[in-house]
Amino acid sequence: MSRCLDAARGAIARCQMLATCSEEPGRTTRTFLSPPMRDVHDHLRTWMEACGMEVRLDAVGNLRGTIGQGPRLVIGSHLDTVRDAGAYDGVLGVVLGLALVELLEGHVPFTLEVVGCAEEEGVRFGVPFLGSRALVGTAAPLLDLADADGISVRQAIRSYGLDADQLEEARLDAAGYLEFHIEQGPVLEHLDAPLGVVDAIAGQSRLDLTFTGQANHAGTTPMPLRRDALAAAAEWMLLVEHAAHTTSGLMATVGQLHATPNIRNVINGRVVASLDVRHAADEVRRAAVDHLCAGAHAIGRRRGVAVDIARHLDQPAVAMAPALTGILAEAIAATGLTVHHLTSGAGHDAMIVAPQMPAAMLFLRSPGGISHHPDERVLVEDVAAALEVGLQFLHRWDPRHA
Ligand code: HGY
Ligand code: MN
Ligand code: MN
Repeated sequence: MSRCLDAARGAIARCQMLATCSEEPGRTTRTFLSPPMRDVHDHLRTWMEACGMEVRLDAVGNLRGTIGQGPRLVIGSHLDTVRDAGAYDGVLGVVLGLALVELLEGHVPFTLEVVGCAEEEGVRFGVPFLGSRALVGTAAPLLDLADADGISVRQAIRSYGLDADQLEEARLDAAGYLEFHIEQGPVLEHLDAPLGVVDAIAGQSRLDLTFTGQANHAGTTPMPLRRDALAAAAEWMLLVEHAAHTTSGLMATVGQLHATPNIRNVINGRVVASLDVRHAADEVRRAAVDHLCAGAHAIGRRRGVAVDIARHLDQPAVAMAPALTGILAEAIAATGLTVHHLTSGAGHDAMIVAPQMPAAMLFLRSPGGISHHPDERVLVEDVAAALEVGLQFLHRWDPRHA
């Protein structure tokens, strides 16, 4: 265990160092192929090549480190972050894949590929999983999406020195996929458990709702005559919250709100509100989305505010591969820990690759249950346990029974 404890300390130090590769001084923000991603790629390439891995960037900027021969197991996660992020969401999974290669000292009985996906959060282009979708050949429809500056995915790829026309070569041909990830919630901490096996990942819907009323003078426009887009959106947001509170297992969030003109003495004429809906059962999630869209239209009709809805993502819930989650459970038990199973409310790259290859996830406890926040943490002993389990998993994984 002491080798794993040393490796865990090193992994945490690497995550903390990579967290300084940011678009914003003093905060961790790293979006798709932004300049600091180049620094992350350089650091990881150096560490990977130092332990004998061959390293390349694929057509969307996924970092791909490979070692060994024969059937391929991928250990991956993402290298991008949300704004003002913590140091572990995504990056930890890549750094732990590298740490396992280092612990194996190059003795890998199959091909082990460590993948750092270029984009999973969806911050820059509004649609998530761009990196892992390239791995399974479904990224092409995203190439013409534009960011807030009007730059397309294709242009961002070209500016990074890569070629979107080579998208096909990014496709992954592997017998299995394993992702280490922080839980990002309170369950493992509540169980006082360092690790958990993910059985399934909840589905998610991402939409934008545009409320269009009439901007007008805040002092001269009588209340009954107003078509206040922000008041309409605010009433709808309470409907969103009520639906989630009254539907078991449903998460619904309005994370972004852009009001125009957003001036204190002007009634807002236009508001764009995001909607993020999650549930383990797709039919419950989709019914909730339809209910909230109908509610927005009803509020709009009553207030004389037009409502337009853009649906950006309908990502079904995905079960992890029982064969691999079984090996993970055996590996955890072999280290003397209690095996806990849980569903992930957060989306992960594993859900994108799972339809094409057996996929599994190992969660690490999130102290305080906090994530997507600078206070995101891990415990060194939990990281050491994850590495111990990872070694046990690699020892047990048989590509013939993937
Ligand atoms: O938002 C999520 O589900 C994850 O953090 N990408
Ligand atoms: Mn995240
Ligand atoms: Mn993540």
